[in-house]
Amino acid sequence: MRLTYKRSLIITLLLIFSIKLLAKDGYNLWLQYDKIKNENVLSEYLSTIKEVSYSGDSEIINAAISEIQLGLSGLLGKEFISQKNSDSNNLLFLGSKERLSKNLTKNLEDDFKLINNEGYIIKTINLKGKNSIVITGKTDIGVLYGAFNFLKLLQTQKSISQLNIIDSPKIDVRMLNHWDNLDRTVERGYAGFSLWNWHTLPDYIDQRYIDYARANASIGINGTALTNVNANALILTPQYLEKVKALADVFRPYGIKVYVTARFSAPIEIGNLTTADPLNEDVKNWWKHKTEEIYKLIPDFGGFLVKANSEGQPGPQNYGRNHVDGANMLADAVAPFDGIVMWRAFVYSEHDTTDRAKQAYSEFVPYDGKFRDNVIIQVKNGAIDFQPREPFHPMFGAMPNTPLMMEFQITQEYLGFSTHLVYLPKLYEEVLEADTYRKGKGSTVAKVIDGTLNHKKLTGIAGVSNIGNDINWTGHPFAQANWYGFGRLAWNPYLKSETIADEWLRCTFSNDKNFIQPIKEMMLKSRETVVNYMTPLGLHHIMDTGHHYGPGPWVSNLSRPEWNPVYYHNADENGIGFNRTSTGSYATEQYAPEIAEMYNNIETCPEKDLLWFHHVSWDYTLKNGKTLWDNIALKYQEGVNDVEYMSTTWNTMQNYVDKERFNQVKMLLNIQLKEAKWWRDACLLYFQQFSKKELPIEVKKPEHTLEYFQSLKFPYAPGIKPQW
Ligand code: GCW
Repeated sequence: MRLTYKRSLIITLLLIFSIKLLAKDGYNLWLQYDKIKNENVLSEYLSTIKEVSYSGDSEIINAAISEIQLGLSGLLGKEFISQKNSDSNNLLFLGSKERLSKNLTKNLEDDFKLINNEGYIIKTINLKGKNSIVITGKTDIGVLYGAFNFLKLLQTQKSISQLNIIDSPKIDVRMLNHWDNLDRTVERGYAGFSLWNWHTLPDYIDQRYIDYARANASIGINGTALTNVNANALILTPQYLEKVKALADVFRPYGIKVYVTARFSAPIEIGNLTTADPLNEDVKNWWKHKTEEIYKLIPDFGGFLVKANSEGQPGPQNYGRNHVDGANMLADAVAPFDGIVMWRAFVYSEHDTTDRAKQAYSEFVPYDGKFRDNVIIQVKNGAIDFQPREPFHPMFGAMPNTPLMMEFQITQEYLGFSTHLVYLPKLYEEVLEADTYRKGKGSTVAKVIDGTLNHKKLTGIAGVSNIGNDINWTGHPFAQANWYGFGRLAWNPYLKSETIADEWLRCTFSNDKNFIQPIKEMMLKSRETVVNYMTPLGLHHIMDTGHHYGPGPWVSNLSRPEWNPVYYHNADENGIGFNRTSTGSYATEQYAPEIAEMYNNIETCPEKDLLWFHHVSWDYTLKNGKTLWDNIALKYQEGVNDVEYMSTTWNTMQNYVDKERFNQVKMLLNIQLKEAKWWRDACLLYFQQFSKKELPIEVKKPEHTLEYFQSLKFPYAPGIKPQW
């Protein structure tokens, strides 16, 4: 009796264990190292790599070696014990430039001239009849990046018989911004709570911190701002700095620096001063000493990220000073340690009645050239706020004497949270490719960001993280692609979103072309799809207010005009849209003349941006010969149709995807479809009150009344504090 019980217990445990092994909960992200099933590919790899060897003993080299071991044992199904300095045949060798043999160094001389300090070389070399693949760089971090990229070759089943890959990042600071609060809630977070368990830090190091660093290093991210830009001064107290140090220690072997957000009023809140005036000597000294304290604990601390005088955050203007005074004061404090200050340009004031889209430019451009060298201005991709589509921010290219960094949002605050499948690299690509014309044709945003347009020494890019403690990190399995894609574009802002989708799908799901081809197509279309069912033809910020979940074009009762959707769409009997032309707010004049003219003229303004720049009559005829009203309605319907298509496409994929992730995506696409219809019906019913026109026959009749949609309330929608 007892034995039977024991036996069944063992069998159950074994079963649970094996299910756990087989289950794909998405935790491994794109770092799936499952054994390669294609025999031809596998045998090429096994005959090319017989031994692994390395040189160097830093913690970064150790991280590279253990990743190679983990990757090879999984992908090739064979353990490789790494030797130090072996030189046998069919070797995979890892080591930085200074660790290479004389012969190897000579061989790679020209290649080293092509990379920067974080770059890497992966090359097949034949020396004295012996073949080896060398992964190297000028520094150990280059070797680590090379190691991850080598494993990616295997994951995507590329030939490794004659390798010659030379690559370097084009942007210096490639970082995630976490809007994580100290109570572990995440502002605009849709994937659970914060990864940072401040309560158990610094003594308890969660494996997730290490895996977070691995994932980031694998795509070249080299910085992380741990805390919300709506900042809490407590992070700067000794108690919390110990915890920040513990995280910095975990991230260092992966080349990742930590940054924290600096609350401008910290000298008052935690320093017992009576002012935070940036020109006050006590305040300056307080920041100087605070910075020294931080660097004593974390010698490679990255610096501060600051949101000041924006949406109620304190800043230099509280003391009659300006952004330059505030940023430079902090910059002076971190300068002796090579730290930087990332000062955000996301500002708009309740006292300023001009078009919100114009305010950041007006406030910052006059300060061009006045910031210290270690200040970089962080600018959102568009002038309003991370909308499904925005024209590029006019500040890009308009401050030639100031480094500007890009801020993209990876978390989907305005794009369906983590329940909608939206592939964001398509949005990022559109912005990076946009031409500012500031130095003639070809002055793209990418060139502003990578510093080549104005020869900038300090360059950067930030992505507002979509990561939380959900088992698969991002909530939606496909939201992992947005983290991945952000990292890849941060490394190289000229990469194609299609290339990135291809890589990601292969690393994350399958190399089978019957899967890759349709799913890639679906991903690439998904951004336009969300634009269509939420904010077609240049509409923007018509989400319900506060949580930004679902449609709310009718909202008009908030205290600040620019917090109300009606401010943005201006629908009335004459038409719809925000007039930002010379007859309206004249925001168009903030662009270079070529772009200003294009946007200013209704005939040349791209239709995708039409209602961003123009108030247009309902009867206006668009290029397809149909009226504006019909076009709006048809776009909403197209969005819904496309989600239907995504869903049917996905439903034929069960043979290529594990059951868990297949079902997750299937259920999420059903939610997305429901919500796309909600968007279509609510917006069209609302706008129809003004257009007073019938819906075109292709558009499905709404199943509910406008009053029904207006009555929906979501006090606990994720991503906000309930008291907001
Ligand atoms: O998009 C808005 C968000 C705020 C956010 C702000 C910002 C962190 O709704 O939640 O605050 O932008 O970027 O500062």
